[in-house]
Amino acid sequence: MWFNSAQGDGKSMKEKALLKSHTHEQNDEEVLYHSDFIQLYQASEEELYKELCNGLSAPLAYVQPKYFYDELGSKLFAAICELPEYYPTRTEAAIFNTHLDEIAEAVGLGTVLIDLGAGDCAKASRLFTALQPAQYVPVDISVEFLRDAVAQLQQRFPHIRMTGLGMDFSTAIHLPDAVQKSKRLFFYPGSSIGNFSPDQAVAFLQRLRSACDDDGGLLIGVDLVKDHAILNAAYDDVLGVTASFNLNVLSHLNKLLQANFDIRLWRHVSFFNAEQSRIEMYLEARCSHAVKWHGGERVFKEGERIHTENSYKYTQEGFEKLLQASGMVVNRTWTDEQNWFMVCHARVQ
Ligand code: AVI
Repeated sequence: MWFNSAQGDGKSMKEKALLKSHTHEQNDEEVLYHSDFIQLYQASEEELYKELCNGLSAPLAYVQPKYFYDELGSKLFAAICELPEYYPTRTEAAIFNTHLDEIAEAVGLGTVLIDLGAGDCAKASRLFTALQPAQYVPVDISVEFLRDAVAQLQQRFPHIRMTGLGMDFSTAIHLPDAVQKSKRLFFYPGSSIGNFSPDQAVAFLQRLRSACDDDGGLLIGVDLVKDHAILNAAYDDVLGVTASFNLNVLSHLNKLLQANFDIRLWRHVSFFNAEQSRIEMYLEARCSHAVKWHGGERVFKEGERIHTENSYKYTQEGFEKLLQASGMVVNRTWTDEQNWFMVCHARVQ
């Protein structure tokens, strides 16, 4: 682990190698920054194999949702966000647009904006003018996903220090010294918190809380419980984009595991489970057949499923309780007129 191999100044060899030594130019009055990139620990191929094989061999087979996002999967997700049925993206964007000044007032200026799952950095960059962050820290699984977007942003906002981090933030959060410790504001939009179970969500939020000083906070997007027909349509659109997104995980597995999934033999299944307050997504075998992969094989019977995703939907009160259990307290919330989605600012307790 990168953190254990830290030496002396707390930076790992890898981190040192990737952190550019020259990070800003000081003119008479102004500081112009060059973006830094730090790649922290990445899972090895063996760990990846093990994780995937365990899931495929389990009595109720599963694949973790992070495997949706190969190159095509990321494009299909971007297409989902454009669908009329998939309300979360546009509803959240409208809440940010409408309440930007109030949001800036609630979180305060000059924060260290830590953007979890930043991707193209588009959502966070729309906040820059209002929030005037002191430092912007986009985080994604690999710095390679961030490089172009951050380089362009740095040109547009040369006065904001930008430090791109490559790490799997879903399992551990160890921020390097290059990220200022005070005034950290974690930014976690898109209701991605819904892809954790409530217990996992509490553990994740606790890790965020631990990574902050007492002046830290969280700005998060949360999808709310609503009419089941609206929820079901959002995860089973008429164009079949979500079905393609789900099925594409098999083609990703074929590449990662040298597997021989025949995608035509599988169908997309999704529904809202009201008892658990979550959308469940599966791939279901259309007929009995055998599948082989590097180091394993299995016969999937007709109707047998691979669980690919849960997407939990919260009530406002339910989510506030989750925050409290994590050592955070709600400062302010904003919703749309239909109460479909919530943006929440929480402070550490
Ligand atoms: C990324 N995440 C918040 C999406 C969701 O709504 O749970 C992923 C998704 N799965 C199907 N459609 C969108």
